[in-house]
Amino acid sequence: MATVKGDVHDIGKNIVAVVLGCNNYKVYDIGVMCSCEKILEKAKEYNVDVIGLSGLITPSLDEMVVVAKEMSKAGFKQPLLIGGATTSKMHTAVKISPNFFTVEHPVIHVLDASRSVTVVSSLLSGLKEEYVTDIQEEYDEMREDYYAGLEDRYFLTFDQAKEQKLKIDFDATPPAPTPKTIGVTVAEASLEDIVPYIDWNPFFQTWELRGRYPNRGYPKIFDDEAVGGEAKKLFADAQALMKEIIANKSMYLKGVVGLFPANRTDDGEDVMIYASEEDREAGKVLDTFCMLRQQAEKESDDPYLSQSDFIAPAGYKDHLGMFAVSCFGCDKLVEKYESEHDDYNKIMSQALADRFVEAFAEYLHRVIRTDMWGYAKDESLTEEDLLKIKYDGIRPAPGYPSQPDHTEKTTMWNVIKAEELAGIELSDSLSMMPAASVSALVFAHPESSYFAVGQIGKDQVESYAGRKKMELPRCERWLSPILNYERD
Ligand code: B12
Repeated sequence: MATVKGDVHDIGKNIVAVVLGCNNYKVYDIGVMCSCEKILEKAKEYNVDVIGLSGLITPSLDEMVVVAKEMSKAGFKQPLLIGGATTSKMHTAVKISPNFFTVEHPVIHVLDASRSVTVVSSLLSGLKEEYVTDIQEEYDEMREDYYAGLEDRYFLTFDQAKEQKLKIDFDATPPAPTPKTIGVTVAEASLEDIVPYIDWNPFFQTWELRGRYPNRGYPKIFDDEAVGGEAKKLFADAQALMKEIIANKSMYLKGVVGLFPANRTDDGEDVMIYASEEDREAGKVLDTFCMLRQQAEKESDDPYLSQSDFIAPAGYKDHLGMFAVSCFGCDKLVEKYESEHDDYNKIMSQALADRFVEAFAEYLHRVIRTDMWGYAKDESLTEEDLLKIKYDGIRPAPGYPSQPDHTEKTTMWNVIKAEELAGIELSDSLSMMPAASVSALVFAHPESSYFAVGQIGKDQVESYAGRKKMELPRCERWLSPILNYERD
């Protein structure tokens, strides 16, 4: 099992390895950022029965197609399992399986660790052919439906979508006041500072513990008849390890914040930032963040959104914020637990590092709103309110549905120097390293909102590639999960 090239996440894969291990399968986990060559070389060396690929971010989807094609070329006969948060049955059926699937060596998407045992045992049993033929039929149908669906869906042209953008009245609701701190600032916080901001819900999801209504979610999950006891034990273990980590300072938080004068471009599609107010007046642009606009037809009169709609045009003193934050130290702890063959604490450390960094992002966003930018000085929300997003403004992450293009992180890194100032690196596929990292743009306008760009047409992709000064095929590769057409 391997996390593919350019991707650093392995918590999900680790859980799968443990679950399969408990069911007497020998698992060779060859780690993260594994090139196709390495995966195939190790598969041969260990003479494996099944190969499993994992990935968290969308660029990994393309890499999985590459591995499937290479396996086919090189005559590999093992079934290929696909897993990880960014993967889906649909992507596996439409994009990966045509490159490899036969009854002898199928490609199967595995939703979570608990299903991995059934899948592997079926593949290695005498019932394989029957099992695989069913999946093959299901995937063939899904592929047909997908392509038929594409023909049925209607998309506005990019020009039509631009005409129907969100038109905020920046005179009636002006941009937030000028931030107290303009430019780049290194941000730190202690683990104690951020503990109250931890959202424990994803923690239980990581461990596949789900309470039944009305006991879904933290803390109600403790009352659940089926999983309540286990949830309590897990939570107590997490608290104990967290105390130890805090006392030993074995993990720490660091990040970078940038706050800049900003206006959207004349065509309304991108956002220019400036190093200072003087530079804005002189028209000296520091960098440009490119945005994507919705094009899939809506049944309502709702506008066709782009994040650039939330920033005022030239003539207004608007600003754009951004940050990148990481939790450092987890890798060392993971190494320690690996050497002690302690899978439970290894996964627990990774799950905690993820909680810490998300809580740090929540905490820092509040510091930005109430102090560094200061547009919500009087905000008096509880931590619970924050998790329900009751504040003004948003912090969409590059890669999330309102800006699915991961390459925008490169622009952010150029501007805020996240690697030089905080040691947060970017991989070839633009995964952030360490794995427990979050980055985001910060919009202050009360009318800004989270949305999903969805699929987009070639007319927009051509315009976007031009604006980004990126060759069209390269741009299409990065945007491949959201293209409403087949690339050449
Ligand atoms: C929690 C979370 C995070 C956490 C932790 C991530 C982690 N450790 O997995 C943090 C805060 C660090 C994070 C960061 C980011 N995230 Co995030 N995150 C999530 C979230 C909400 C849950 C993922 C998760 O942890 N699930 C629990 C784990 C245990 O499950 P899992 O990894 O999926 O693994 C299970 C199965 O997939 C399967 N499996 C996994 N591997 C394998 C392998 C094999 C062989 C098999 C059989 C099965 C299998 O079994 C596992 C156990 O059940 C998802 C959305 C979602 N609901 O999925 C977004 C999501 C994964 N994140 C996303 C993004 C974009 C990011 C960021 C780039 C955002 C940003 N700019 O900051 C960063 C990237 C971090 C980096 N280092 O580069 C996107 C990824 C897709 C995309 N658009 O690229 C998602 C899908 C959100 C979205 N809807 O867009 N994220």
